[in-house]
Amino acid sequence: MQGVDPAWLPDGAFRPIGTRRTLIRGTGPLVDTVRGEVTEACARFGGAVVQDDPDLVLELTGEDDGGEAFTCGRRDGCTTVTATGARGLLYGFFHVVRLGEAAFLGETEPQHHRPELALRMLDHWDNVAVHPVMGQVERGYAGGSLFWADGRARGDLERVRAYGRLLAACGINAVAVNNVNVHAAEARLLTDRIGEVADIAGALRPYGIRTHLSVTFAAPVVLGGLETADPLATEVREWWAGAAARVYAAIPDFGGFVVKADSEGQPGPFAYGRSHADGANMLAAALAPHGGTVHWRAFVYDHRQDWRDRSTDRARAAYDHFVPLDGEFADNAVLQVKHGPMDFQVREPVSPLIGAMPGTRLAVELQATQEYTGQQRHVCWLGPMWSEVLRCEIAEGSPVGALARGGLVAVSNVGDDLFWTGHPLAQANLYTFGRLAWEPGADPHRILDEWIRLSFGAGPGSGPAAGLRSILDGSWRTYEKYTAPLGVGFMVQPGHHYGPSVDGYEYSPWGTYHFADRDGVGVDRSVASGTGYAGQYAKPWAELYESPETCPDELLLFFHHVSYDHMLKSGKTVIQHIYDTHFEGVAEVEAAREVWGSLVGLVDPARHARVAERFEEQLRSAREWRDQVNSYFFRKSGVPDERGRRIY
Ligand code: GCW
Repeated sequence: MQGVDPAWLPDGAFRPIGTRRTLIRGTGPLVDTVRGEVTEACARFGGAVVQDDPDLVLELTGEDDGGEAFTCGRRDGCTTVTATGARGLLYGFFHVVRLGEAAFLGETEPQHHRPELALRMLDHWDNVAVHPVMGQVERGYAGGSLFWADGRARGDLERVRAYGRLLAACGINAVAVNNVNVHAAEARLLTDRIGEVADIAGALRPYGIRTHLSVTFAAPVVLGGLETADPLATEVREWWAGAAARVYAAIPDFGGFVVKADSEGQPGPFAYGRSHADGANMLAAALAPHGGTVHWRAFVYDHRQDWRDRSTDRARAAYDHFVPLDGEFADNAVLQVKHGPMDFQVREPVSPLIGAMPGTRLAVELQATQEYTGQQRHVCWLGPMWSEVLRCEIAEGSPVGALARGGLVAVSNVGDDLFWTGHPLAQANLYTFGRLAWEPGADPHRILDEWIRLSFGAGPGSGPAAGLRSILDGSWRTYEKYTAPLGVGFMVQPGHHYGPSVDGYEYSPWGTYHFADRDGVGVDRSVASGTGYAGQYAKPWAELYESPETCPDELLLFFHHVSYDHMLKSGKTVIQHIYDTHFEGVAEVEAAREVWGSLVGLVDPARHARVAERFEEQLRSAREWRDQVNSYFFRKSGVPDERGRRIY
C-alpha cells in the first residue's frame, strides 16, 4: 500500500514468484486473494499466471474443507503447494514468499505444514471514541486506531486490508477489534453499531482473518434495558441469544466474544453471586448455535487492596479464582490467561494457572504492545521471552505452547502510524508472535533472521543483517538490566507506566510491591513464610521456587525477600548485581545506538531516521532508570558499589 511502510512484505519479497510462471487451481474468495497476489507480483516482475508449463503450482485440491495446512515440495523443476483448504493455500503461498529464491532451487520432498494452534489472535485495545485518560488506543504506542477514527469505523479500510495481509503472511487468523475495557460507545458495537464491525470484518476476510468483539457483561442492562445481567436469569440468556443471532446475521463467520469481567471495574457475574463459569457458559450458549467462541479473561484480581495488608497477593489471584472452576467451562468457552501471574512485566514466572486447568480450554495471552517494556520508544524484541514461556513445561511433560489448546493471543502493538508500530523495529514483535503462534516450539532467533531477511531484503552476513541482529537479539535482556532487577515488577510511573518510579506502586491499592528496606528487598511468596504463591505450582516448580537456594536468580526477588548481601548463583551479591546490571544495560543501549548509526545508508532513510530518534530517547530513559534505581538502593542499603562508579 502506498505511503505506508511495507514491513515484512516489501515488493522485492515477491520477485521470486513474480518472475515465474504460476498455475493456480481452485475457486473461492481466498483462492482469488492468492490469484490477485500472484497476478500483481507478475505484473511487477514480468512473470505470468499460466495454464501449462509452470514453475509453481498452487492448488486447492477439491472442495474447501476450511483447513489451514498445506504441503510444499519441488521436483522436475516445479514447486508445488497443495492444500485441502483455501486458508491452507493462502498460508502455502506466503510460505513460498518467505522461502524466496530458495523455493525454486533443487529438489525437495513434499513437506507437510500445519499450525500447532488453531487460534492465533490479536486483541486490539482500541476505543471507538477517544477515552479521556486512555486515548484512542489503550496502551497504544503507535498513533491512533487502524479501525476507528472520529468516533466511528473508518470509511476507508484500505489499511485494514493491508494489515490483514501482513497478519496472514505471519500466520495470524483472528483479530478482536475493540478494547476489553468496553465503554459506552463501544458497547453498542454489539447491537445497533454491528454494521461498522461487519465493514471491518469484510476488509480482513480476504486474508483469512476472523473478527471478534469485546463485549460488556452488563450489555443486557446497558443496551437491552433489562433490570439484571444475571447469567442464570432466563430473560438475560434470551437477550444474549438474540444479540448473538443478530451479530451472525451481519457477520456469518464472526469469531466470538472477548470478555473482561469483574476486573479493574468491568462488570461481571460476581454482582449476582454467580461464578465465572456461569458467566462464560451463558455467553458460550448464545454463541454455540453459530459456531462462535467466548474468550473469557482470567485477569481477575483485587485492585483496591490496602498496601498494609500483607496477606493479599495479586500473583495468587487468577489461580485462586479459576482453578476451583476447572472442568465447568463449556466446550466453546476459552479461558484466556496472561502468561505471567501479574501483568506483562519484563520478567515474571509462568502463570501456575496454565498448568492447573486440565479440564479447560486455555488461551495464553501475551502483550505485543510494550506497556511495560519501553512503550515502543525502546527496542525490546520479546521473542526470547515468549519462547521461554511457550517452551516451559509448567505441567509435567507439557509445555505452555501445548497447553494453550484455545490458542495464543497477543495484545496488538499496531496503530495508524506510518510504520505500523511506532518504533519500526517493534514490527519484529508482531511478526515473531504470529510465527510462534503457528509453531510455539520454533527457534525465535530463526524467526528474527527471517523477519530481517524479508523486511530488509538482507540475508545473513549481508548488508544490515548482522547489525540488526545484534541490536535486536539481546534487547529484552538489556531492557531488563537497566529497569527492574531479579523479577521485581512495577517500578514504573503510575498511570502511564513509562519510566522509573521505584516506589510508584509501593503504597498504592494495586497490590504490587518490592518491600525494600535498609536490610533487603523482594516479596516473600514462599509457602513456609510468605504468601504461599510458590505452592500453586506443580513439581518441580513448587520446590524450585520455594527456597532462595534453588530459586533461579532472575526470579529471586519475585519469590523471596533477601538481604542485599545475599549471594546469587552468579557469584554476585544482590546489591552488586543491581549496580552492575544497571551500568551494563545503559552501556548496551549505547552500543546498540552506535550500531544503528553505522547502518545509515544500508536501510531505508525514513526508517533509519525514526529509529535513530527513538534511540536518543531510549538512552536518555535508560540513564534515568539506572540512576534512579541505583541511587534508591544505595540510599536504602548504604552499600557502596564495589567498583566505585558514580551513584547519586
Ligand atoms: O496491563 C493492564 C493495563 C490495562 C489493561 C489491563 C487488562 C485493558 O494497564 O490498561 O486494560 O491490563 O489487561 O485488562
